[in-house]
Amino acid sequence: MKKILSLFLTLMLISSCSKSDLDPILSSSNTITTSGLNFVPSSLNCSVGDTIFFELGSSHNAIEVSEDSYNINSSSPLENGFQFGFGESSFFIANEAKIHYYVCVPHLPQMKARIIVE
Ligand SMILES: [Cu+2]
Repeated sequence: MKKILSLFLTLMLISSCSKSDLDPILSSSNTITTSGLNFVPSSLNCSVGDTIFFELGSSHNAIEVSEDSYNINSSSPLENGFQFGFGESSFFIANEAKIHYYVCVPHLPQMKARIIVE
């Protein structure tokens, strides 16, 4: 009886793990690049768990800001937001359903974009 119970618990554990693990088919990677004075794409839609890569041109950075800062073209960094330096290639994982607003500091007010995580 003990064996059956532990087998059952093991199976439960395995099935719950495979459910909570990121499904490689459902999670995907997304890349944001720069072109002229624009982030491409300017609005990225992705899913929770996705990896977001930044490949920035040498004259551009990407600083996450609040929605309010975004709307008034302020480059004041968001606390605990992402910050990628000039010409940096890096990434972050979108682990929360929210909208990330970010700007290129020297190219405001033109150069700003959003990442919509659903
Ligand atoms: Cu720029």
